[in-house]
Amino acid sequence: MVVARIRALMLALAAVAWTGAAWGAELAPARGAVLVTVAGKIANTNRGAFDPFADAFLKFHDKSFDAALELDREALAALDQVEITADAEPWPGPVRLRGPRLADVLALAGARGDTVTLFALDGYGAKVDAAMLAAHPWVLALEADGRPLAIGGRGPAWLAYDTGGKRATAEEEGAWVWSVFYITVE
Ligand SMILES: Nc1nc2c(c(=O)[nH]1)N[C@H]1C(S)=C(S)[C@@H](COP(=O)(O)O)O[C@H]1N2
Ligand SMILES: [Mo]
Repeated sequence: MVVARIRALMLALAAVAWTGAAWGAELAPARGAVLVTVAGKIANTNRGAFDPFADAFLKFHDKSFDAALELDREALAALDQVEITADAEPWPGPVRLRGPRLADVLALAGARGDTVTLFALDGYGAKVDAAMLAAHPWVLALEADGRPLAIGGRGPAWLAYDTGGKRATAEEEGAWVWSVFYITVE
């Protein structure tokens, strides 16, 4: 089943590559619990318009869209996984984070804009513009120190980049959104 799903995803990706992503693609709907929804200027979607009843939590956050890409754990895990070590001044110590590159998530969505805003469960949001995207190998982590990120912790997803043995300043860390559940492409 997993293999069939991955094959469907690969076929969709191949179709996207073949058409040059010019018209976008309808990807397979998420079957597992959705962790992250991507909306805005994207070509590849797997669900239709915001539904004020079903999408109660998105409604709470005043989010709305005509179509979006819903990503469950399986879809995010099917992307190349990278492991980074991130550290920041106020932290007790470095954290080992693992997950797909943000760039790969955006490629899967067929992102057409060059700026993204990541929104978190607590209402926090941070804009990452083209210059910032290019400056760091951003990772949308799903695991920290070998454990899946939890709701109630910093899950479902945590944006960060490898700090190469240094400690990021609190200002840099401002863009490291934890508990990410919604991404818009502008
Ligand atoms: N979801 C979420 N992510 C967030 C924030 C937040 O309030 N909520 N604050 C940001 C800022 S300004 C900083 S400095 C770091 C530190 O947050 P922490 O002190 O909760 O670790 O997380 C960043 N990511
Ligand atoms: Mo901060």
